[in-house]
Amino acid sequence: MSEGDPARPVVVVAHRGPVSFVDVDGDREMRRGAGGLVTALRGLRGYLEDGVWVCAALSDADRAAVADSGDKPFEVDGGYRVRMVALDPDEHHRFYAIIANPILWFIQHYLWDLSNAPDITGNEIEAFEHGYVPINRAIGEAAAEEVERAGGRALVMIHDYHFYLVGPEIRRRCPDALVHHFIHIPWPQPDAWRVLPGWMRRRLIEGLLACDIVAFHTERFARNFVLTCRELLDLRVDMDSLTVDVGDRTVAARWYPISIDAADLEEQASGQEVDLEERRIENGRREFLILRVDRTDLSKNILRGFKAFDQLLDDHPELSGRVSFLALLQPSRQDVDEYVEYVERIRRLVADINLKHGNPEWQPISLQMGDALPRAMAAYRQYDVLVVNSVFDGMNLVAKEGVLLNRRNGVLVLSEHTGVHEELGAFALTVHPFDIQALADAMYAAIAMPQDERRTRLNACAAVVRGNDLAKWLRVQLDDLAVVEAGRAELNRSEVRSP
Ligand code: GDG
Repeated sequence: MSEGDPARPVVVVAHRGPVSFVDVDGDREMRRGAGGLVTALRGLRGYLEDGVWVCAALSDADRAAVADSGDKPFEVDGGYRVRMVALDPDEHHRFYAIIANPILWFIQHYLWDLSNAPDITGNEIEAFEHGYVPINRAIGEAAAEEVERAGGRALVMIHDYHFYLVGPEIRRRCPDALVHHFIHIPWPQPDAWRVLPGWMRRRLIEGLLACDIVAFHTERFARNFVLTCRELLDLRVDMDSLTVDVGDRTVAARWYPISIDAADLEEQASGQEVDLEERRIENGRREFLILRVDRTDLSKNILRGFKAFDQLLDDHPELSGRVSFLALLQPSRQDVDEYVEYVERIRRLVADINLKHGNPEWQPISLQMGDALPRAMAAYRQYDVLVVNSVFDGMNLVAKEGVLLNRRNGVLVLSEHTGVHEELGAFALTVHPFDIQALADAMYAAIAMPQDERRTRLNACAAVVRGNDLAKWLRVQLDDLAVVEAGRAELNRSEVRSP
């Protein structure tokens, strides 16, 4: 395996596929999959020539496509293959709506309000045993089949918190595979995992330790992972090299800040649809445009963002009618109660603020819920202030996309608890995500900032994103995997030599 040219075929494993299917008037149409992870992994397409992307069949149309393909991978646009796995709907519901989201997502973003939740009852135990475990097994088996089809020596790149138990399945069936697991969300401090019963958290973490490399966006997350192995599993670790000893194997924790494919993004943003959306925004805009683009996820801190805007309007009545807040929100996980309630709270708060500050000619907040990527791209060009105030965020690609496409010397207001803050924090206005007054002040500072300073900051952000793009993210990982592979070969040789 050498730089940019993996000799091993790549098997990607992720919950969502790069495409999904929809029924349109009886015809099945292929669409691009949603979410930050899909945006990022689209960059893997170039490495999938001999490989395959294994994912869950999520819609009826996906399941129909699986039935037509006879459980085999099928070609998609771009010349690579996708293996969708049809899963038992009840098991998938327990896996997704009870364990992965919310339990694991909430633990890893510190979202639980521990005096109230979670309750670990028979329902959650059942969801783990008869949801998370069998879904991981089914996906693991499909991935192992693909590894075997590729001769057993594939590089398996597993993604995210959905599949902490896939590694052991691959290791068991395909001992020659190289197994890498990338976790796109934060890894919290060890005690956060104590929310789960000991046997459950042990099983999850041991699952990850079946891999050769466990990877994160930041060094802090990698360090937290190694600490978790020491404190909760009592394993021997090296905090300098960030490695964990598991029997005769060594597992490495690494960090690779994910990015975007700048050329791909610029191409997507160059279409007529984006131009049309931009003209609409331009025609409707006031002097200053504050923007946020998010899934309606609790970790994105959407309510506090609006509360800060309310505070801004209280503090600066002279901004009345001159500023508007465009919130492009993609409804997310509406099969999880907490998320349904969150959307309702967002709607109510926006209505209250618009009633309090608005007038017949001016609504301060424009709340637009839906799937509208071209509009998001158009809005990236037009913002004066981009608000990314996540409670905690693994990376946050919106910040990276925004600074690349913006045309108005827009200022990034950025939570110190995002992975992207390590790269762009020096040129953004940093905010503490719980400090509503500080966020209001940062919005004002951004609006009031002289053009020269705004330009310097934006250009610096864009240069960082271009310099650390998705190709680099992949290259560095493949180089590290080559080192692991060489180390393993060395180990095998010494085993042969030893008496
Ligand atoms: C997870 C981690 C990490 C926006 N509107 C629409 C739409 N988008 C795209 C954006 C962006 C993506 O969705 C959101 O990415 P984020 O990174 O901001 O957030 P998560 O979805 O939470 O992603 C995150 C990421 O994984 C990658 O590792 O950065 O920390 O939480 O690309 O442009 N996409 C579609 N319709 C829209 O209306 N399809």
